[in-house]
Amino acid sequence: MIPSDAPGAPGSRPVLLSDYRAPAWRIEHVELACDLDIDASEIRARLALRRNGAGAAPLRLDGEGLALRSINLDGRALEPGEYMLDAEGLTVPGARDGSVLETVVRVEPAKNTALEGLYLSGPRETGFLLTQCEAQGFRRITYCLDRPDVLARYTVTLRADRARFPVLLANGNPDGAGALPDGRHWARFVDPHPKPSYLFALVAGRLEHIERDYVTAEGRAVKLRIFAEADAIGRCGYALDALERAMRWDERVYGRNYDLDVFHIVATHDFNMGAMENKGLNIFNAKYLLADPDATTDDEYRQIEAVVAHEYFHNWTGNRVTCRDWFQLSLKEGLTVFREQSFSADMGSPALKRIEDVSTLRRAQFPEDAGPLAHAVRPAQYCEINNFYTATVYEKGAELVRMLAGRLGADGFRRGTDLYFARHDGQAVTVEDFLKALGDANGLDLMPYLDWYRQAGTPRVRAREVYDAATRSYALTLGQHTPPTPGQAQKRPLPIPLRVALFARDGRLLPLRLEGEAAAAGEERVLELTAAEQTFRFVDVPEPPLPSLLRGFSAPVIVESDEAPADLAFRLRHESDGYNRWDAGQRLAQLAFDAALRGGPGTALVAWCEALAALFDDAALDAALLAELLTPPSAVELGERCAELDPDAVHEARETLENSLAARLGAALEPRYRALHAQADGTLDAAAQARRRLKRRVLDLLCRHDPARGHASARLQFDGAHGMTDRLAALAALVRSGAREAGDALARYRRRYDGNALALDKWFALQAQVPAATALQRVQALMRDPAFTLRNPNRVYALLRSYAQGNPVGFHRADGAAYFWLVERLRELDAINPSVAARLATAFNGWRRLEPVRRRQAQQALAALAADAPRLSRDLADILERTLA
Ligand code: 0A1
Ligand code: ZN
Repeated sequence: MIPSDAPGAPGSRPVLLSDYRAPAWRIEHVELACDLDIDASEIRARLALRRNGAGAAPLRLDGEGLALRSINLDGRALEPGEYMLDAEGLTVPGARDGSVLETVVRVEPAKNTALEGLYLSGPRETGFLLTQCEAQGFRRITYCLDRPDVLARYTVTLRADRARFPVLLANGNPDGAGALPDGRHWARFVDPHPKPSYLFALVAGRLEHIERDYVTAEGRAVKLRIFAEADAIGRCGYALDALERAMRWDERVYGRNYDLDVFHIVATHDFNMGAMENKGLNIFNAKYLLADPDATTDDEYRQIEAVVAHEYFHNWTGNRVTCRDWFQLSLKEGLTVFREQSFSADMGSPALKRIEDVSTLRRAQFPEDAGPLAHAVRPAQYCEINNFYTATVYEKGAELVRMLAGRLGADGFRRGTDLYFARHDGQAVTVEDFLKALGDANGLDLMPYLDWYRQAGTPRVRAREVYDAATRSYALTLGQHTPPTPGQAQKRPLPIPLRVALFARDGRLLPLRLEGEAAAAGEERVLELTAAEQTFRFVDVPEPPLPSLLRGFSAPVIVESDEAPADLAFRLRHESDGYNRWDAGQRLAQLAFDAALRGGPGTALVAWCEALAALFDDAALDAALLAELLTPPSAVELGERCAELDPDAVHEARETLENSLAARLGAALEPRYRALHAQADGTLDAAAQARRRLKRRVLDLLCRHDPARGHASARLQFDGAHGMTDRLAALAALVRSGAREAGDALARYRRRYDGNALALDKWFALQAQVPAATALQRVQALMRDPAFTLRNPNRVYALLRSYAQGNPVGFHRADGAAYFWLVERLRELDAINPSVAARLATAFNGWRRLEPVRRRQAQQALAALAADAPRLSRDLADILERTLA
């Protein structure tokens, strides 16, 4: 494959949403015949073309890195002057409405290290071939109209050596297979549902499968199959169960049924992202599919269930109704993440799921929204679309759908999605179409919410309160403000739904009656903030209440309040909303952190520790929720609070919180640990998972409070663990607390899991995240481990991203050594896999807020790399350019 990306970005022209034009041509039918082999594959494409509208534009097809072997128009071979080839495609002026264009191209899968288009997973002797087409990979397979608003029917015939490639798969329903001369064979697939090219997929190789019969609510019989290599097939059962749960849930909650005779999933270790929703042929990063009790943690089990569901849900939100253009990416991703979040909440604990999701948003999306790469959920322009598979498009996008769902209520939202599917099935649509369908189904105008999709940055909401004892009224004044982001200096007020309640001082909720209302309506309600500032006046309020704002995190905003430590502690003890209880604890911990950073008095710290000590003894509290309450915000989140960031100081201040909590819980830790450990088993039920989660946290605190006992317990837990959750937790406790036993435990883990890629990734990641001044040396040594390679995205993320993004103290060295080191790795990686390099480069996101010494170092390192932009991929150059702008 020729270099994986168009050269050099600086100055390369951005694609603008405002430039969108409907395609001049359509493709009715794509017929592909693929002769597959590792080094060279030949792709024959037969495109049935139609003019779209009355224009006279010549036919222009996308194509990158393709070696054109032949080209025929309407049965006649074209002469060189009858078509024009360039680095980005092919122009065929002679094409007419109704023409049939046939091309034959050659591609080289084994040389494709970018993992987009057709590539090889695994060693050339044993590996298998597969494709990744989203967003623009299909043009690396054949000449085509590679844009999501061109939907075509596909018939795909695969041919290959039977012994080397016994399994041949493509989208749609199987439509025959058979033998060919010379030990080759063929298989044909017909996909009856028109689809955009980004949903195309094929797979060929030595794969085993497991299967299950499924009958949809509408009565369609479906074969569910999961394919994996022989050493992995035994680890696919959990994913198959999860798939069935997701299918039933989508039938029940959204009325959506599956629509083909087969649903195939394939696992690969070589994948840039989590998974891909290709029609009827999902392809999964093995990390999000393979599970076994010995090597998979509880968190990973939940992630697998979530990703299996996510890809399945795309069948309706993304595939049946797709995006008009890539600016609308969140139309499918935000909605599908929201659907997955609701599903996971239903499968487990809704409160915990909400805490996890908000925590992810704050850790990953808030910093993105506050930094140089900030962009709207629906951006207005991009240079490289690969760089927009972001936390903003996914996670903030899901929050926007959640707001809409909250506004409409469960029944109204279902009416809305029913209309959306009915109206737009088989179409490529926009965010406006989505809002219109939701609104029309409920007689509402939801267009004001479009500003949420267009405006970047996290809104700040400030609350001021006045209680008037004489009139027994309570006025809550809410103001909103969104800080400027790159290219968007001015922000407009947004419609912000704030779910609120008012606590009386005895912990009860007060009935809520707004001025002008005849009677109180419930103890919780949604206030719609639509202007820059608004006052809501509650009446019949018997005492000065304690407000509980943004319950359930009802909008993706930051609430700025001056709530006193004592009031936060009160809410941490008494909140009835699981998310808000956790949030009160996080706020209190933030205040404690602020004070520790200034070396000031520890009122908040004392309040935090005291409240947690009381909760620690509360037998009624769910163990998993307690584990979350006992965890202060991450160093990354706390760092966001600093105008000028010194990661060492942040770490020290956070350590003060951890150590103070450990000291306060003191003697209570060990008995609690023992009690939890005595119940240890390997089962996956919610109670057992919750106990393990709390035990991990208690063990960490015990290692701080009493290292000798903590380390002894961790060592025993490591040796006798029933599963990976306990084993990894014990190993992490030993390593992070610098135990004498850590080296030996790491070596034993390394030997035990030699050859198990996913287990080794955890070993790399754990070590990369140990906060220490010597982290860089450790990472460099780990890069010399024979199992390390820059060619495998999971391995790169496990070691390099865990270090650069998950170890602020280790990465942000004052001497800048890690910055210059990372820049060299980015150069190497960019030549192999641009999209992975670009993702890793986002580790520099916060560089401008660093204290001056580090800031200068980071800038120099980045500038040195940016100076080479003409030799870098568009992916990496785009990130660099925006990061430095
Ligand atoms: N649509 C997928 C994400 C995805 C995007 C790009 C990929 O290759 C470069 C792969 C997967 C999802 O949301 O699951
Ligand atoms: Zn998705």
